[in-house]
Formats: sequence, C-alpha cells, structure tokens
Amino acid sequence: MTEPVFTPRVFSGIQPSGNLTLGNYLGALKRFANSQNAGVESIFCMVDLHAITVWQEPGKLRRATRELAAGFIASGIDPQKSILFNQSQVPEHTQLAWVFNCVARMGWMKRMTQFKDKAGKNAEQASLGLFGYPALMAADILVYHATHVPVGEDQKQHLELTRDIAIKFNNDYGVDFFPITEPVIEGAATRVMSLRDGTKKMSKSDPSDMSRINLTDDSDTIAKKIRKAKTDPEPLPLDATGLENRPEARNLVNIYAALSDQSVDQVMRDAGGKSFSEFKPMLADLAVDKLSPISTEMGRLMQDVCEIDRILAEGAERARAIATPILQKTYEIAGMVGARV
Ligand code: AQP
Repeated sequence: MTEPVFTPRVFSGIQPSGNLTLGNYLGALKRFANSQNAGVESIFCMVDLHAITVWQEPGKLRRATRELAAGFIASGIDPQKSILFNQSQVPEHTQLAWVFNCVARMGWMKRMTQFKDKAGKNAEQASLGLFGYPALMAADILVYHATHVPVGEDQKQHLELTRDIAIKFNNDYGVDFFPITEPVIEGAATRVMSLRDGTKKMSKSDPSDMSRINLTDDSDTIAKKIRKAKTDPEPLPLDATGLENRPEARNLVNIYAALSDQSVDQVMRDAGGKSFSEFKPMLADLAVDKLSPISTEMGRLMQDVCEIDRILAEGAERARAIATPILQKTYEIAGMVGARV
C-alpha cells in the first residue's frame, strides 16, 4: 500500500494556566512565530480545556486566556497568517478525544511522567481529566492532521503517545488516516530551567515567582531576577564542554543563546571565562531588550478584550472548517451512523 502524503501543517498549544514564562516564550512562542514565518500552515491554540484538569478560578481563567492570546500576537503570531483560537470553541477536539480514550490503553497513560509529577503522591485525588490529558492532546493535534508539533522537551513523551494513538487507530481500522506526527524539539532552549534550581523546569505554576521570568515582568523585575539567579561560585568555563554538570551556568548560557539567536558555542566564544557578575548584566540587558517590547504590546492588546475575543472567534471558525470533516471521517471509519453535516 502506498503511504498517504499529508500536507505539512503545524499545530501547537499552550495552557492558559497562569503568566507566560520565558520557558514558554523560548520553548514555544518564539519557535511558533518562526514556523509561521517560514510559510508553513500553522494552527495555534489556547488549550483552556487542558487548563481545567487542575482547578482554575473562572475569572482568572478568562483573563489568562485573553492574556495568552495577547502573548501569542505580541510574540509575532499574525492571526491572519496563522489560525489562533481557544480550544473550547472547537468541540471537535473533545469529540475526537473520546474516540482516542477508547484507543489509548490505561497502561500507556500510567507511564506518563507529567501525570505523576502533577498528581504527586495524591494520585487518587487527581482529576480523571489530568489522567486522560494526553488523549485530548493527541486529538488537538490529529483533528487537524497536523504533521509537525513544535514543543519544549517536557512534551516529548506526550507526543510519542500521540504517535502511538495514531498508529493504533490506523492499525485497528486498517486505514492510513492519521499522520504519524513529528515532534519538533530543537534549539538551545527546549528546556529552560528554574532560576532557583537548574535541575527543575521553569514553570508558570512554580510557587516561587523568583524561579521564572514572566512575559509581563517589567525591566527592573527581569534584571533583579537574573541578578539573584542561583549560580555556582566559578566563572564561566572557556567552552561549552565545561558547562556539563553545571546546570545553573548552562541554563543562563542557553537562555542567552536562544534570546540572541546564537549557538551555545558562539556565546561561549564571547562569554567564556567571564564571572557571573559580568555575565548576568549582559544577560539582563539582552532579556530586557527582547522581552520588554512583548510585554508592552501585550499590555496594549489587553486594553481591547473585545478585539481579542473577535480574533479568537474568527480563528475558531477557521479551525472548525478543517476539523469538522476530519472528525466526520473518523466517525465513519469507526462505524458511527449519521448524516454528514
Ligand atoms: N521551561 C520550559 N522550557 C521550554 N519550553 C517550555 N514549555 C513550558 N515550559 C518550558 C513549553 O511551552 C509550551 C506550553 O506549555 P503548557 O503551558 O501547555 O504546559 P507546561 O509544559 O506544563 O508549561 P508550564 O509552564 O510548566 O505550565 P504549568 O505550570 O501550568 O504546568 C509547551 O510546548 C512546553 O513544552
């Protein structure tokens, strides 16, 4: 049988579960803008249904969703070129997720490290949604027949599960219907680490605000957080090999490389041998230079939430035009009876 050819299409999402961080920007948003600007059809989603797998206060969720939309646009996503919307406006995501709940196996879900991390010791009290999260994520991607998914390193396991679900669906029904999606995890900042602990991922939900840079932080706050970032007492090594086993130093160098669009080797040519008291101000200046226009633009966009809502509604309509026929075809393959809409 000849392999079906899927048109290249990018999909990725971010949860509106709090302030956007530098990790979200470098691991996701900045790379989303690159894929859009390379001319690939790109679909970006604020995954609000994923966010409620842990408790979200409704008013805060609404604000976070709009602020995230502003973050996407301020980071270079053009809602005319790309499709930008929030997940709950496109019911095909959850409809396909149900089918995938019936394809995925309990054992696969139990192996997901993010569930174990987020549920902690109290897994019995975690929501069923948190457990089933990866099946909804597979549906988010496959309801558009997306071929490429730019994400940070932390999402690698979920993307492998997305591939397993597509393969099992195709095998079970004897079709070549869903593409086997490629994760795109590349660049110096696929895993930005906490500023307080170089072995922990920078995360919006970390209780310590000093652990992360938020896209809404002002210049003084960014500079202060970098100044206070944990480091070891040694100066930077002379080349990148010397960064091994120095997680905090490596993290700051990776951030510098990603913000300045350089390789780690290039950064080390300029910064190798410098003390942190020299390197941190260089990094703070660069971070302020790159991030403050984004935060200013987010503030401006948030002045007009009606316009943000209009953009999201229009994006949802364009998304549904792709998702509806794919869901209908899935139902038909699975043997559901019903008129096509
Ligand atoms: N520290 C990070 N470094 C690189 N990429 C990161 N991403 C998140 N943190 C980093 C990438 O951002 C995208 C959206 O992530 P998400 O909001 O859907 O969920 P998450 O990965 O769970 O992010 P957080 O910040 O840790 O959120 P909370 O605290 O709510 O769980 C993904 O592509 C992710 O890889």
